[in-house]
Amino acid sequence: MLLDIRGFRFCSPARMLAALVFILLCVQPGHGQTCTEGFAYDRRARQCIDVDECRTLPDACRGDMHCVNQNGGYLCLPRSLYNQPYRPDTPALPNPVYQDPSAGFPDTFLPAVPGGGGGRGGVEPSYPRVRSTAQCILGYTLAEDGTCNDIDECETNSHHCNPTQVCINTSGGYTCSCTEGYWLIGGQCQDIDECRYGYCQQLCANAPGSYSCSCNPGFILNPDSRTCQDVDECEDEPCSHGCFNTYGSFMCNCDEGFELAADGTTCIDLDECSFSEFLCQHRCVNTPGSFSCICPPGYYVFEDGRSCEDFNECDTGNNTCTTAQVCFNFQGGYTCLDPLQCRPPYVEVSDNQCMCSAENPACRDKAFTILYRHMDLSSGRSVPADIFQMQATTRYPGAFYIFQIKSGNDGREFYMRQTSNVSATLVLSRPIKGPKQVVLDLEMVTVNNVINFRGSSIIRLTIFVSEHPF
Ligand SMILES: [Ca+2]
Ligand SMILES: [Ca+2]
Ligand SMILES: [Ca+2]
Ligand SMILES: [Ca+2]
Repeated sequence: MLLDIRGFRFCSPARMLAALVFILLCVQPGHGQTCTEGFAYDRRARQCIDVDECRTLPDACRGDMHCVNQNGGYLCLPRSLYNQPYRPDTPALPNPVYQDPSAGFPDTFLPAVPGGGGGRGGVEPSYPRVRSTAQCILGYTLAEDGTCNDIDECETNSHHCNPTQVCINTSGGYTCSCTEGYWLIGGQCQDIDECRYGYCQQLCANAPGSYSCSCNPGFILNPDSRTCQDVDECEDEPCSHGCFNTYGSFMCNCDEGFELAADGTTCIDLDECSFSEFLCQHRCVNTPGSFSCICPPGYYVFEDGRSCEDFNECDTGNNTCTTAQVCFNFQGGYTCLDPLQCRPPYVEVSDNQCMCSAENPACRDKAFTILYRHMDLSSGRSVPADIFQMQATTRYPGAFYIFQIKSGNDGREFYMRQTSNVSATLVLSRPIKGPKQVVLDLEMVTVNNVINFRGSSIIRLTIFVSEHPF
């Protein structure tokens, strides 16, 4: 078996022993009285001295080999060469031959230098010089095919990166680097505080080796995970009515007649009726988004939407009066007047006047004529108010006239005010509340002292007082 000495480490300078040399190796200094292999302790000399294996080992070299003792070991040399003068550095020698250890030779090649326990320092053993057939520069290793391959220090864990670092293999070497999110400070990989460097547009949370951005309410994170963009909240229709998107928020508005609730999104109806009691002449009804005025029966809502206007049932024919009757309209209603019937001794002289003839003794002390008139009056009309006028139609020389309320004024709401010799006005002096009918007999007394005449005429005025002040 050929000895392949390539790869052995020689820990001291090996002297060239030509190619035949076979021998060993590192010196492991002995301690105390223990000597390394190949030496034995000599008590007298008190030191380790070389063992002559050629003499102590039977068949140290076999076959045609000749044993040559060496300091700390021995050589087996072909006998044919043994007689030749030993010339170091002579190249053309055959390869060394290794004696099969199974034939009694120690299995291990052992150091041949005496140990520190008093070995003979200075006596250098002869070592074979190892000539490497190929060599690689640092960081490469020789492959079987003889090429130099890069050593992956990271893979083989032969790097010196510290635990915070990451090993990156390079050709012929390696580098220690920090992972993303870390940078090298003082030989250590330290987290980058990205928030300090404005990585995020709005909100930033630093984390070891990383960071995360977030956005203020009303914004969403863009796909770049750093910038924020406004949310168009209106897309989700958050408002009851109108929605306006704004940068970072949104605004709701409401249709006319509504107002925004405290939540900023709900539209609630305005109660216009609560604004003013004068909004409607009669009654206000709130409706979603608006309001309406209503009027009592007998009225309709005027064009202005708030005033109440009397239905003229007599004009519109929307009445129940018979053809014999006369329809009389008043505020909030109407009435059907029956045909005039004069009570005897009165006789009818027109459709609204009865007369008691002077020639008829029964008419003595009675009013000469009774004229029937009707009028309407709004309830709550302000006072005083002139509401009716009467005037003498015929004049007698030397006569004068007295105007007075003969009956019907029980509540003292009216009085007569004479406006001239021949005329007077009926005045409403107190508020009057309807609905009701007041029948007043307004008397005009004619006095003529020249002919010693005294007579009277009556206007029987029926006043329809409305329920409402309109
Ligand atoms: Ca970080
Ligand atoms: Ca928005
Ligand atoms: Ca409303
Ligand atoms: Ca009416």
